[in-house]
Amino acid sequence: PFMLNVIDDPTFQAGEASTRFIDQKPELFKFPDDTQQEDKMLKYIGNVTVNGFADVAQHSKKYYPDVEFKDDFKPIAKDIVTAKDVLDAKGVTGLQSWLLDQKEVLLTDTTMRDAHQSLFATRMRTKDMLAVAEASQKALPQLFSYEMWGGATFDVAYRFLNENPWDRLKKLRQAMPRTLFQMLFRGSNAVGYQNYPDNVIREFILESAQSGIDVFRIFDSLNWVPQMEKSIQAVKETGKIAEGTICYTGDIMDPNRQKYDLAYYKQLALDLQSTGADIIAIKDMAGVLKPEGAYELVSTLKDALDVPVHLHTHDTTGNGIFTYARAVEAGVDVVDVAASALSGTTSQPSMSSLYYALAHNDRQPDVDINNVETINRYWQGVRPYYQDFSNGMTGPQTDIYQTQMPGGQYSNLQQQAKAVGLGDRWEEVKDMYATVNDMFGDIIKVTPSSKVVGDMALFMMENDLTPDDVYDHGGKYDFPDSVINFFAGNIGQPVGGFPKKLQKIILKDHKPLTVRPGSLAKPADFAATKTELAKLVGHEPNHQEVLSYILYPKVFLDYQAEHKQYGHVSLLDTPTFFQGMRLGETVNIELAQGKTMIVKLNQLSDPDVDGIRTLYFSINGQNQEITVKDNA
Ligand code: 3PY
Ligand code: ZN
Repeated sequence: PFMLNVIDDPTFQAGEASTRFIDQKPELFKFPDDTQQEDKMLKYIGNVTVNGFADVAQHSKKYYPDVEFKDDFKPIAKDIVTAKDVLDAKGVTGLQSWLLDQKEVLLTDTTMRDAHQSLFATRMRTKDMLAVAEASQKALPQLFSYEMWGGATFDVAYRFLNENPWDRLKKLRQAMPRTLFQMLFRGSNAVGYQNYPDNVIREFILESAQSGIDVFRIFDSLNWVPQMEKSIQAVKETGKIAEGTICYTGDIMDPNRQKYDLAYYKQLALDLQSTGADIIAIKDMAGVLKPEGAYELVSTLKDALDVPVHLHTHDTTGNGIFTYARAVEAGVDVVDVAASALSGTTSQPSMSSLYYALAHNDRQPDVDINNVETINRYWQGVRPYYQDFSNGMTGPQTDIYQTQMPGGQYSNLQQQAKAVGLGDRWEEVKDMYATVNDMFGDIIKVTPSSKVVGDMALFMMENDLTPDDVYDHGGKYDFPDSVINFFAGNIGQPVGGFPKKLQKIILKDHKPLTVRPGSLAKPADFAATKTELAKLVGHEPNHQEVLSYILYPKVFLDYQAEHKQYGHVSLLDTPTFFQGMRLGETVNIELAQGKTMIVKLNQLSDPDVDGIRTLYFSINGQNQEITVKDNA
């Protein structure tokens, strides 16, 4: 509704406004911005209530028990030195020695990144992280790090959550100043799915470091060291930690699968160390590293390397804890775990399970298990909010040893399959995924190479193609862009090279690259891009916005448009954000400290002839209606 400004009010002008004036006429103290903000918020709520959330069929809003969690943790004890304290005081070498000196195995908590990426298609909202951030630092100061940024969280925040990922980083940093923050970085693909110019990679890393990232886990989706080198160098400029990563695939213990054998991984780790990696990560993105393989691999790396070793797995097969236990025996320095409520299956193994599995072992992690359980109760309360995005896996899935699908891809590819009408043929999609991997020459599969395999699998199924169809009549098909890009060498060179025959079929007359794509890419012109973006968004963008726009032009502009339309929807509670409101329900939205918008949905009309529905709300007691087009 149209708002009078308080100074236009006759009582106020007559100088008769008492201290009770604000209570009698609260509406006069609203600024036009607030009204706009409220209108936008209602539009958002109205639209989700009527039409559901993107890719989720509209359904009535579910009821959730209260989150049983209270932050009554004491401040970190005086004698505790956190890993972040060590890095800040003693630098990278100080941290390396500190790590190597620890008797107990250290832990990285992945709940805020890989766990939700792998369990519910990366849809976790910043609000749900922030609510437990400060408490987590107080409860578990002995953890090595929190992986809470990067990977798919960057684009998903913009694309689906209407959130600015940089804002997430900033707020979490404020809440957890003594905790190492870790991100997943895709080497020359940054947090995207394609190659970016070297200066973009460097700027992105500098900006992330400045904004609060301490540990950069840098990998390349084909394990090609030249694709990681620029990133490692950039991290070294910042004084932060460069984790050079080997992506694990195959089975080093299987004599019949020796494309990626122990010697291969050892050499790769040594190459990364000499490129400047401060820690070596073993990234078992699909969870196919078996316990004895882990023992062999970690022992070999611990012998060969001077730097600490950090192991990452997914619990898809149910064997994650056993794999970690063997790695711990072999001397691994840090392993990745998630809060129990967000662990297991495609996610990481559970923190508390590992704690108990290592009872009476002198490398048992040093954490307060009661605090672990308390924090876990928070996550237990939050997880059901995301049920609509869950991948439906309810138990261990050992066929992953064959399909080798990364945990982080599983739920995303499932969503992609649904979107093209293949949702009920998921088992076939998985088989096709393995078939495509064979056709491609058994490549490392992790973002973005895993997406290439997934895209090709969906393409072949949608077009009802067998491998022979592709080999015999491939010339007549327009393959997905990602597949063409891969065979063109645009994301680098796979181990052992491309299968030549298939490459020719896919590329037709196009000549593939054989050198590092970044060596040919034109550097980004940040100043020119800033000017261009300023025109598009109508404000002077900061460096973070310029970087986001370079990485994801369309996604970023769409986000800007949505943000203009709907405002600060990140303030909504999660059930309302995804499911809207029920009739008669009241929702409180804290717009700013001490400023709450109390929204009640009183009535919802049936669609009129044009499909328009009217929602009757009251906002802080005042009636307000909005209309929304029903897309059903
Ligand atoms: C990502 O790159 O997002 C991954 O999680 C790869 O495992
Ligand atoms: Zn992972």
